[in-house]
Amino acid sequence: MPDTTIDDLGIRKIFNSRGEETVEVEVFLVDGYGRAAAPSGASRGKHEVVYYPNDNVDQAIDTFERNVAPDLMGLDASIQGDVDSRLEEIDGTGNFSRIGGAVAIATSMAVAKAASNALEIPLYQHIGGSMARDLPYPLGNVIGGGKHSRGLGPDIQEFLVIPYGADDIYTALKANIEVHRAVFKELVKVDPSFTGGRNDEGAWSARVSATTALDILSKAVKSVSESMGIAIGIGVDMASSTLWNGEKYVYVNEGVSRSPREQLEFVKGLVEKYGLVYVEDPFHEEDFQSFAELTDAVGYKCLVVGDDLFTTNPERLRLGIRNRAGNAIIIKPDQIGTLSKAYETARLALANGYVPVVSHRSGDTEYEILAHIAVGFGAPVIKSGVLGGERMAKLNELIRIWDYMGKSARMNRLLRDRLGK
Ligand code: 2PG
Ligand code: MG
Repeated sequence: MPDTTIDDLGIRKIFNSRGEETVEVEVFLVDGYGRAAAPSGASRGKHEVVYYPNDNVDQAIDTFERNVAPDLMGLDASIQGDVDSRLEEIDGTGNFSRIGGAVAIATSMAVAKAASNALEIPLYQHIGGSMARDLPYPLGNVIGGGKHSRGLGPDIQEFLVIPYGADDIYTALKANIEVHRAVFKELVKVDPSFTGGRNDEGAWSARVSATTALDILSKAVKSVSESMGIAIGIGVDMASSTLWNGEKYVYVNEGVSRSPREQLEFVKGLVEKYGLVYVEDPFHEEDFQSFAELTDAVGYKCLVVGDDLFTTNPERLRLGIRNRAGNAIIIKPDQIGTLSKAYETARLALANGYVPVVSHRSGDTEYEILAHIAVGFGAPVIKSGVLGGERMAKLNELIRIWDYMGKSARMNRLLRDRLGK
């Protein structure tokens, strides 16, 4: 039996896909090795764990070297729950404001990788055990706006595609890429001066209105769906906390403000007009009530997804379940700081009929681990862009996992069943 005792740990500063500093942690076991780095968001939820103590990455590194690493040595890396609980104990604040959530998640993921390396089992299997059976549908950002486009593009942050009718992961990924290409051709028709610029997540960064973006995306999806012969859905991430000023949702580009009631009607109208199958953060991060009303109105034909609302926090998801707010949840492990807590939230979601969507951040790393997390958690959807090196790292890894599973591995049916196609 390999020895999975933690023997040593290291940390360094590296850069994420946006060129911001982030932390990378290395874990050395007696018989194994793992390394991971923390991604980082631009539109961060208020209830996420604290990323760095006092916003200071150097302080986080110092704390890791003095307090975290020595305390983790000797633990068994194969028991992820023990390591993650110890991280919480060492921190002692409940929100990682002492050791930093970025350090916590990088450590947690590096430990999982080290254990899977030592045990010589695939990472998705080490993370999920018998849960790791199916492959998730890729949800990709095609046109970008909101905070991700300096407020110059559409007010809605992300226009997304999901090929939920594809029978295998390769076809699914190809469909998203084809849609991304087709959208470019349409954008150039609408704005001949469009340079082909892409944002942090590889989505087209065009100066079009939200409705033009949706018209173009619908058209592109229709043609790819017909030529490939599979059902493809579209959706949006409204990142509404960034539109909310405490009283109204302010759409700068469109030149309108909407009250919570008007916002509800607006979103309902978009779901109906464009047949959206996915709406993320349609309301600000405290408005469980409006989430519940929208979920009630659109039923099961559309995923109503809480990102900033839940921040991968099991307690906040419990609140949502009690209020019937939403029917899907974004799972960003870095929002909560450990793999074990993220897993707990994903399991709680599945047990209560919520679809967990395992997600990247806009500032991501070149690591591929998110693919293993999505498969391991049994998530029906992975949100990780369409193009770009750090996005492709995860998407291509899904193809490898499919291969390792023996290409008979199924796509996760939950979504297709839910959407009734
Ligand atoms: C989101 C994400 C990822 P960020 O809002 O869902 O697309 O953006 O990482 O900036 O929070
Ligand atoms: Mg979001």
